Amino acid sequence: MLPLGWFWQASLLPDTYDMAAMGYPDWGGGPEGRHGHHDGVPVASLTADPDAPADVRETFTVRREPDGGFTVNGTSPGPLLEATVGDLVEVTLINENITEGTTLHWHGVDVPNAADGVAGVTQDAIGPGEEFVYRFVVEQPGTFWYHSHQLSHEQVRRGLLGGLVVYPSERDPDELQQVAVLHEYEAGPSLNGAAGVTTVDAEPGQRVRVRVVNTDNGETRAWVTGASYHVVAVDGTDLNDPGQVEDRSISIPAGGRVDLGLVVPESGARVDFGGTTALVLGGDPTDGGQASPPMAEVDLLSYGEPSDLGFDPERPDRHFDYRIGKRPGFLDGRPGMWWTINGHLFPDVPMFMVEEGDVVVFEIENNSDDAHPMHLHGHHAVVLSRNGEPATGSPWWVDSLEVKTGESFEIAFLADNPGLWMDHCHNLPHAAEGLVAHLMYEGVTSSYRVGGGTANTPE
Ligand SMILES: [Cu+2]
Repeated sequence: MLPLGWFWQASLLPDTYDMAAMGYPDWGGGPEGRHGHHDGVPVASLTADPDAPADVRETFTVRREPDGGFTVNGTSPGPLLEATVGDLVEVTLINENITEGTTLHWHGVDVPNAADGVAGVTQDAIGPGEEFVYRFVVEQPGTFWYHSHQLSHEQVRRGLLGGLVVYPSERDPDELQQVAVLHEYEAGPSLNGAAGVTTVDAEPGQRVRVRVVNTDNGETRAWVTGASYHVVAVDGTDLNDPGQVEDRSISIPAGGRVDLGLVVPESGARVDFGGTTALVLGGDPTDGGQASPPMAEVDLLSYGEPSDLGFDPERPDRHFDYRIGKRPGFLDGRPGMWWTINGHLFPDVPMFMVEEGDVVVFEIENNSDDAHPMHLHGHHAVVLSRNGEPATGSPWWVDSLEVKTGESFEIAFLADNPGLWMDHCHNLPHAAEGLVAHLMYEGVTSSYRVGGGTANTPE
């Protein structure tokens, strides 16, 4: 038995540290390369083609307001960023006055690593008066969002976020696009910044795609009154042959998105979000009454029809466990009950090591008495099974997956985006409490450091 003081001492984070050198390499049963060497490809070099011209160019000025909230170009949510698939998006971030620094992360967009916006991992936090240019090609149409990844548990909660929609190259001119960014501010829950019911003009027969973004720390749900609907996309990926839904709600994990497709009936349609905000399309079929949530839920494990995944997850090159637990210990010298990953406390957690081209399977298991919305950066993973029950519906591609306590998920993806990628809980206070690991490509070397004078504090 080691003395308590040893555990305390051993838990102290150094003043600054290289995230890629923390913890221990986990090779997932695949070939072991050289971890932590210094002659590889630096994270900072993993960018979009620097000579390619931008198709969409925006400047986002971020500011801390006198009330402590954060805005982007003067509002929260910030401006909706819109692009068409294949566009090179260039966003200049200007930090007007945020003393602690800031960044922008493009949640769900599989950007080149150096544009991922994680302070201390893929860039340095941008200080007050400084600016940073993000450049990435949007290769996937869908609903996404952007948010700070510097002191994210603080900056995101207080509004440093906005919606991001990538349209397909052939847009349906007859479909109304309605983004619904959900966020709970100090004053309460909001939809695109407004409390309560938001009414949108829509004629009967109008087809609508409601693009719901959950920017909060907990799961929410949406349901439709007055019309049937289809869950047409999850986390930016269209579902295959999604069936008609009636009297069922759909859950949206923290950080997650769903697109709902519906046709406005004569008497209008109403979409409720968690029972606090709602979107009325045309008339309100509830006549302004409280729309009670249906008892049943859409289960994405069996919703829609199977189709080709584009890769074979049957014989993975790497198989990792991501077992989440909780136990007493010290985190950076602080005693408490802390999250564990495979039994280890941050930063002594696995570094999941892959090679480009690997088929990767993760077994996520949660026995921590709390739910965790797990978010892998830079990739979309497909759900293979839940609690041992195989997925039978449409391919269910996720970047934000709700894993409740007692649940296990098997997910798979193709390692096709080299870099150093966060794989963490998007209940952001949980991330700040150490529920953070990373996926690292063999041959990639880190370019940044966390802590100390660099002011990089990604969580
Ligand atoms: Cu969590």
